Amino acid sequence: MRIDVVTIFPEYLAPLELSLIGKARRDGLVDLHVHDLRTFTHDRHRTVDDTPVGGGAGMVMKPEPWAEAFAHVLAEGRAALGEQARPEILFPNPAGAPLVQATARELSTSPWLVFACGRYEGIDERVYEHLAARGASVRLISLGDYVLNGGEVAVLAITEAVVRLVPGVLGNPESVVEESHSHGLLEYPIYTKPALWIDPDGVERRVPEILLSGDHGRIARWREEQSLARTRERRPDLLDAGRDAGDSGSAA
Ligand code: 6GU
Repeated sequence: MRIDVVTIFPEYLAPLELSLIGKARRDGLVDLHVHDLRTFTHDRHRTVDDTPVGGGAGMVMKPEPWAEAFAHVLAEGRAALGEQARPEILFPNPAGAPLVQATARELSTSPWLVFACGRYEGIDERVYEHLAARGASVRLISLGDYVLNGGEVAVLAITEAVVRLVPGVLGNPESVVEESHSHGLLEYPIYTKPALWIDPDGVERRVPEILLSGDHGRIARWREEQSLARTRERRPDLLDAGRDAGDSGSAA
């Protein structure tokens, strides 16, 4: 999978060198390219923003550097992937569709993702119109109902959610099958050894007896009950959503 990120803060994406994603890159499973939007300006101050037309607070990202950036990224990507390649263009945006596990799963099957990180009050609307007119596949994705200063942190989150689902990235593919949200429920409680732990307050804390029973059928049923109880307690919205929306509604 190829991933391009366009941002005015390339350093913000440095964590993508680390851990699981860093390893996926070194293993050749992910080909990641970070581009500085200011490369595509031509004035002395490398200006990427200006005041909103019609008035209002804050600054708006200018269309010209974005159009140049997309032209460059698309040409570079096509040179690498073939002239027929078409990316998913993703704008992290609090007004976008919420990122859910089904989104991550879908994006993990794409050969090419391009993230465009807005800052300030947002990007001039004509950039979206321009891409749509070109027939590009464009989507806005939100991490949730709160406001971040820009898309960079969202790119870190979305990339991690997506890349770990790319075949070969995780050591144990079964951990993807078992985890929270993969079945639309929260994960059941998990334990490791020792079976009896005396906590720092001197309290004896035991692993639930059933997990030591060796009865895999009973263990599976207990875990299912725990998942359901937890979901009812912490995220009742997932149970309601699951009834009519299936997978996409139940994985948050
Ligand atoms: Cl994707 N971007 C920004 N700027 N703020 C957000 C967000 C994204 N998701 C939640 N808040």
